[in-house]
Amino acid sequence: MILYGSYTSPFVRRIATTLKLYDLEFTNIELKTSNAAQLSELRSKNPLGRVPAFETDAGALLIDSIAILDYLDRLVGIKKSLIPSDFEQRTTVMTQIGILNGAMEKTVSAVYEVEKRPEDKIHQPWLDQLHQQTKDGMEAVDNLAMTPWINGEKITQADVSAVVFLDAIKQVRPNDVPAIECPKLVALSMRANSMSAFSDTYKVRGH
Ligand SMILES: N[C@@H](CCC(=O)N[C@@H](CS)C(=O)NCC(=O)O)C(=O)O
Repeated sequence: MILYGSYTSPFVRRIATTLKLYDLEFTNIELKTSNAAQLSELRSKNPLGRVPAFETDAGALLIDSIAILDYLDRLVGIKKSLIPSDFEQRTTVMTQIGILNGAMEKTVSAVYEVEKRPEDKIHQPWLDQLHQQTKDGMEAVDNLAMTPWINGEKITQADVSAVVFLDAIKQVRPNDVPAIECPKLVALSMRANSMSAFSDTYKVRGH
């Protein structure tokens, strides 16, 4: 299996961390969208030119982290899957993942608003809203989080997503926007990053 994309992308890192938690062998090829040659290669894997892209051992190509996670969950089976099969538990975890995805996507949009637009074209009210939506999403999940994991005794995909997203948001969130108050997720990130599946995939943006 091949995972395309750098671990600086939280959507790539959630896949890498999940692969490691599942003890699945894979190769990571760091195709960066900011590099023209690498972007061209990435487009041959994903017509959108976006990471993560994922190649199965059978040569099938999957894009979008949620679809890749679905593939990996089916590969390892319901006993090992980080998204529970129990009807109610699954709904709970999917709700949490939905909020976390949204919170992360809003920060990605905020970064692009600043990095991709000429300075005089940045729309500050939209940028403020994006930062607020990330804050609201992360705090909503923090409010319902249990310990040691978000849903209690067992790690789920909500934990993987919360940790890799919080770690990524912390790296890019400006100091002059309202701080995210999520003490439980901060503690969760510290605990999780002592596990190799998380620490091996931690990467600082720009490196
Ligand atoms: N919904 C997608 C989001 C992926 C995404 O936003 N990837 C970013 C990097 S963090 C990217 O490749 N951006 C380049 C682009 O969209 O052109 C997923 O879950 O995989």
